[in-house]
Amino acid sequence: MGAVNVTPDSFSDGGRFFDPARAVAHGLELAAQGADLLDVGGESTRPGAEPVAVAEEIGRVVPVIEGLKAAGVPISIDTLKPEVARAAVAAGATIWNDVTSLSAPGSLETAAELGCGVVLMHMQGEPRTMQQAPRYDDVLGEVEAYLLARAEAAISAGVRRDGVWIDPGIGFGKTLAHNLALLRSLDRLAGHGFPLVLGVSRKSFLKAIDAEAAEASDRLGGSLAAALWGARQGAAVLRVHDVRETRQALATWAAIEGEGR
Ligand code: 8Y4
Repeated sequence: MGAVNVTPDSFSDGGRFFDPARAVAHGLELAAQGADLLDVGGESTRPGAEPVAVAEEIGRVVPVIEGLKAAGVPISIDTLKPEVARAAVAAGATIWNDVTSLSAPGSLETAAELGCGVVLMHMQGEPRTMQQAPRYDDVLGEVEAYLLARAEAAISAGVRRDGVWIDPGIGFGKTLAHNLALLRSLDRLAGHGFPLVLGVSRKSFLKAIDAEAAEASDRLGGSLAAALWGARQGAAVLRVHDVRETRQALATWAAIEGEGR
């Protein structure tokens, strides 16, 4: 899953404009690098990011989804809002990636009605404050119970069981120790019959391991190590920024392991 951001470029224009053509070009490039799925998001979930109104978010993502149909790969819409998911599916998205696991009013019903697949992700708290004081008694048990409960809620609402994917939400309301505990036991989360999605690419927890990796662009090595680990533990989908490098790492690992295992 290649991540396609459609948020304004705060560096070049102070955060006022975004460029659909640039986002489309980026997504097509990720598809050419071997992405099987493109994840289009119009609202940042980073701590401190400004919320985006429904109409604004639709205006960002719909032209990009339309442009990405040429890539010929499935498209997921990364949104918390059922109205945005509806517009995105009408434009061609087939999967709803929701970091709040369809918890907004009307989301479960909308997902069932749209007939799309869903990615249900765990998050403690809300993006603005989630990294202030994450706390768990048993991070693996709590994340697992939450994801299975949301999966059953989605299925009860009418989402197809075979369209439900789950994701531990690395970095979403978690300390380094929490993230590492989840990664260490990822095979358990992968064993529930729902494809496991994992997003570790360039995330801040990698900076907690390598203090020199202050910028997201400094975190490719850590991203690849964590992605390989995740794939080995049974992750079915890796959400990444660096598609070519991730494909190369996976292919190398597979070549060393050889056939028949
Ligand atoms: C640098 C680069 C700093 C990236 C932070 C980030 C996930 C997700 C995100 C995930 C699913 C991100 C939308 C966070 N992460 N969806 N979305 N799983 N399903 N941060 O792990 O990339 S955005």
